[in-house]
Amino acid sequence: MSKKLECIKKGCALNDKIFLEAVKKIKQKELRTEKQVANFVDSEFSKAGAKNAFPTIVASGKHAVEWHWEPKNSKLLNGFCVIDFGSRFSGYCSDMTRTIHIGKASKTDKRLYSLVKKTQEKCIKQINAGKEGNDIYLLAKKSLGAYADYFGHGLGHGLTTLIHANPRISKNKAKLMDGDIVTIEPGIYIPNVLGIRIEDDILVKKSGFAVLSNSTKKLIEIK
Ligand SMILES: [Mn+2]
Repeated sequence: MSKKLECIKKGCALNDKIFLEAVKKIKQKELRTEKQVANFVDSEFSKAGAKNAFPTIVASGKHAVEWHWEPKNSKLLNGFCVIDFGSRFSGYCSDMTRTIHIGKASKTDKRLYSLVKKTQEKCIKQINAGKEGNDIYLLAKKSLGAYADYFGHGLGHGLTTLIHANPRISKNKAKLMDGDIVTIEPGIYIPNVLGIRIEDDILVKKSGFAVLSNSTKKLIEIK
């Protein structure tokens, strides 16, 4: 196993463990603000001997519309809450996003969440060495249908010692190569209303792929 794969696998396993614990603490009202959730994630990284791959994002309610929201000291707002974080071992970056719901999700909330989830799962299945990233990006746009215009960033990027490495899975035509580790992270962002993003790290193989992050994608409602 390459050093890169070994480190990013370890990072993904740590992210999964931290996400589970963070959700538990949010449910128990031990973590009540965006900043508290982010601080918890960051302190778990250091406990495990890891660093941050990038500043942890915890964006609740309408804050979730901003892709790189800086967590605030205010109480978690009702609505979707995007938690985007990644641990870094020996310099190699992992990157995961889960979106939970503070309060009860409406029918529309559930429909939009499921659209992002299905889009993400569909796109992951397309991963294969030799595949053009752009084809997968276009599939995401198509899958989001009427909401395609509410998805404004790239679908994914490579992970190395850089957090946003090549290959970019977006508008350019770069091909995926055996051994690349990439993210797949579609989203829907409706200004002043909501933001949803789901992101996993995936190893590109000669034939197929392996998903390295394993946290549940079932919608979690914090009631
Ligand atoms: Mn990412």
